[in-house]
Amino acid sequence: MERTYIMIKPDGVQRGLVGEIIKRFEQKGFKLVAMKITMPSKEHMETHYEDLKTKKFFPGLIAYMTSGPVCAMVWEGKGACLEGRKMLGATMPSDSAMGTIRGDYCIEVGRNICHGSDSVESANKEIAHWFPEGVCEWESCEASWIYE
Ligand code: 3AN
Repeated sequence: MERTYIMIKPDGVQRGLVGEIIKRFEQKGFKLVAMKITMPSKEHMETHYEDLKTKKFFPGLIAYMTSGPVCAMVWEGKGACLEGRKMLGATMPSDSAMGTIRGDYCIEVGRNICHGSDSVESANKEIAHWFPEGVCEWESCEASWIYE
């Protein structure tokens, strides 16, 4: 089953949106297989965003992302990466539809609440980076009511 890395950024944690975001993923039918609150180091965050290191906003992004705890999670389910991105909304909150997390809860791209893996390949890399200890393997008692 596909897995995605979802991270609630420091603004989302400070604003008390952790429960709301978890609720949306649970209600959609995805399964939580790993979660922790952590204060990432600058180096750890720079590695996470290494594809963006040439961008002008990179230093500001790293400063924001290391300004407080993040909630790191792994969610599992059919099409988890693409569906997770749809649930988050577009990178620019102004382009995000109402009903998405960014569309409903934020205004600025530099404070856009959450991160989600953009592909299965990125998810595998990000999950290994944030959860080197592995994830919790468990059977969902509801699976037969979610998948045909
Ligand atoms: P996404 O998070 O939607 O995958 P990316 O990977 O292009 O988008 O950007 C990663 C993060 O960098 C965004 N979530 C946002 O916090 C920040 N970011 C992206 N574009 C900008 C920008 N033009 N100005 C400031 N921050 C940006």
